[in-house]
Amino acid sequence: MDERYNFHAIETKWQQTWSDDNLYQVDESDDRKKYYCLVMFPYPSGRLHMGHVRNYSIGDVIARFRRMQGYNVLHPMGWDSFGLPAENAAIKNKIHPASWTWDNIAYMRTQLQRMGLSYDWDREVATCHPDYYKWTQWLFLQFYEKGLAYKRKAAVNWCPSCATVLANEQVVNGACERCDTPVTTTDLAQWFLRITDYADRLLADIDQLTGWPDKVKVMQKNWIGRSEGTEATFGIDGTEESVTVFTTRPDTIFGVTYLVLAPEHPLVDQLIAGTAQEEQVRQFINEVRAEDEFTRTSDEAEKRGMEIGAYAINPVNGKKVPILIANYVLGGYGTGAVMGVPAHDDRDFAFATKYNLPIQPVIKPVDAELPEPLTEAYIEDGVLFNSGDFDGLPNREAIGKITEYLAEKGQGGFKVNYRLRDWLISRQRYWGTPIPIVYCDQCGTVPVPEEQLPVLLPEDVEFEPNGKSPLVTSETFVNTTCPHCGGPARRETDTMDTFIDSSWYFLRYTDPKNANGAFAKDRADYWMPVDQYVGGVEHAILHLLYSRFFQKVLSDMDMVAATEPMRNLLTQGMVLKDGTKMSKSKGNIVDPDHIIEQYGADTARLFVLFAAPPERDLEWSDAGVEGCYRFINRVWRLVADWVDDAAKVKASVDPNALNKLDRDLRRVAHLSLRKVTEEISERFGFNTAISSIMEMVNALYKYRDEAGDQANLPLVKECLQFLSLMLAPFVPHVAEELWSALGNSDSVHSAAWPQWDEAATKAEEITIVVQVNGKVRDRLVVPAESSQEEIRAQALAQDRVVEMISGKDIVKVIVVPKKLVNIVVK
Ligand code: ANZ
Ligand code: ZN
Repeated sequence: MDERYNFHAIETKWQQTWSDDNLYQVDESDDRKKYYCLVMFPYPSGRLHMGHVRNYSIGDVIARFRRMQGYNVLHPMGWDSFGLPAENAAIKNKIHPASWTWDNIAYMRTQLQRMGLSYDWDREVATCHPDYYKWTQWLFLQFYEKGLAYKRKAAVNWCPSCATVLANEQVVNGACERCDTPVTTTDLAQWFLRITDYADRLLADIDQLTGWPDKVKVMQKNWIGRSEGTEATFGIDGTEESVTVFTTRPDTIFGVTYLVLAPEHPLVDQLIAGTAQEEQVRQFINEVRAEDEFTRTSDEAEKRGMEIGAYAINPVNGKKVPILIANYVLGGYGTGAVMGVPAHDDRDFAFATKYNLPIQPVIKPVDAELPEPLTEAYIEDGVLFNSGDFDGLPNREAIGKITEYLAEKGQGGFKVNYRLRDWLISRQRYWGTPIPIVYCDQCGTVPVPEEQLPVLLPEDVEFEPNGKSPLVTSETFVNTTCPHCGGPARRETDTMDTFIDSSWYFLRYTDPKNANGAFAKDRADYWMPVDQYVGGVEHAILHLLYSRFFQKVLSDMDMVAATEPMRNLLTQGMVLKDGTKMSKSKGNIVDPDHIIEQYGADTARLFVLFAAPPERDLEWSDAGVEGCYRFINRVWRLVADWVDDAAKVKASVDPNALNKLDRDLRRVAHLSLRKVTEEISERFGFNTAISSIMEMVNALYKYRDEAGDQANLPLVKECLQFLSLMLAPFVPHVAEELWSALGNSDSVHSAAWPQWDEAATKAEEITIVVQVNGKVRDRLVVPAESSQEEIRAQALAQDRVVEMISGKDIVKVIVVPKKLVNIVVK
């Protein structure tokens, strides 16, 4: 074995060997229990960043550990490779998105390989490859056939100056990223997936996700946002029309003094047509539509509204109230219409005060009167008054009673609403999966038949922003024949949201080369669900929700059995430098390539695993990296010193043939093994596991110095083997080199995780005599390592001693190490 730790040589050598031996390749014809360890696949932006290094090091520890524990481990990798940056690069550098993307993939693949990650590269997928997106298209068509994909008009961001649609990422502070013109919205017919059909199941099944962080489950729940309430239908004065509102407070319905429609509400147009204020109202609507929803509904934002000159009739008392439109009512939630009850809602109170609308209280405290006039909304519970037959009812009871009453009259009833909206998947972009739909004048909307898939992305496309979605500029793409009647037809020119690509990649990994289907059921069922998913918390809502949605739809289609895709989820923290997130704009990026070049992949991995527990943010530290490098060198020298002797013997230790020094070392080794095993398997405590290995290395050095020539070689060998095995998940190259130097011919990564000997972990005990005034009064059994203070304290606490010395003064306590305690009293 080399005296010097030459990481370059070792890392290249073992990476080559592992790949030649197909060490990480797996299939389903295996008797061992399966374990699917998944890390979030990267967007091929160009280079790996430290966040990737951290994410993938964590995933790799778990995969390697489970493999050594005897599982059949699937650990795949691929590329989330459609998306906007490729298109921006195309515009900026005049390079085709495809070549930009494939170049990046090629480079980043070598980066991942240099990190020594145990992927089964045979299963690599790239979502921008036709072999992949063919099945994304096929899945879209399955959704379409089930009525889960539909098209309707919806607002998009629009830059009036570039005359082009903008993705949300292209809107910076409400302005166009390219020309800084304020962004407005425009209506466009777009495709949606009906995720709202699954809202209740997506919510209910969160309870099954026992291996997910609570904070992620809460975020998912809030995103779905289930709300139980009441619908109430108000007639519109002088017309046959009516407006239905959604409210969680039907008990306040006698206090309605106005009605508010969202500016997007379908009735608005009709109600304002030809009125005196039509122009003014339209102007207002345009202003509001330029605001984003977040601003419209935030507590701080100004609530703005306007009467439209129409009146509604309250279904419970026939009262006529004005109808307004206002920015804070959203078209997409509930019914897009609300009843205004300023007496009992803070927002309504402020709004009514601002616009001089009447305030009518209808609930009061049980044993007090409300101030008159009200100075703020009364939002507490109470009893109804001014509420006709419902007067005197506690308001909670009135909620049900009034809802029943509305239902009997046919003017409303109980209703559950979700905040979750249907998923808008149309993108007016080039670099995405084409939506496999054709429009024919004769036949209408026609799905592309399966045998014509994939609908390939054309190459002859204009990228410069010119007001058109890029695919429109390809004549050869747009003009096609109708699959139904053979007549001339046009292709859909929108592409799919890239979140669709990543909603099923974990299924494709189970059967990545399948040319006849998205994946075979038996393969997917063998591997699914994912046993451990590791990734950034920024994907805690959308990506995970969409993946859960896809899994449920596909399981309803009987394509896969599992109804939830991921059993356990680990969300790792960020990598910080000087307290802030590493980013190009802050110029505080540490390039993984440099670290690997300077210290090797094992040091880079060890640092990101050791510097913080995985869920926490990690502060970059050059000194920390140095420290990890020194530790690996320290391990190296230790093994190098011993390896010739150790290679000659077997690691079969006879516990009865050990002296005190040997037993102490063996205890540390087995305790360390127990600790490392428990830390990894029970709590992802990689940092504490590594500290424990470090302590063991210290103990080995101490033993080497103290035992000298007398060192027990079988024991040394056992310890060095443990050391290599325990290091294997963290620093796979150096562990492999040490393992091989110790005379093992198989890979350390296919070796079995060792089992500690519980007996060896027990502390040695000694018996201490306890004297009081020189006479033996008691005996103490204590661990051999106990300090003088511990022995003294324990002696003084013995029942017999306490009895003997009670009421007396302790003059002094003499502790003779490992022998006796003498307590002198007066
Ligand atoms: C009258 C009322 C009186 C309300 C009262 C509250 C308190 P969640 O829990 O979020 O479902 N609302 C309904 N649809 C809306 C929309 N499209 N845009 C903005 N606000 C909307 O809240 C439901 C409540 O939010 C509803 O109950 C409605 O205001 C408002 F003392 O109706 B309430
Ligand atoms: Zn046709």
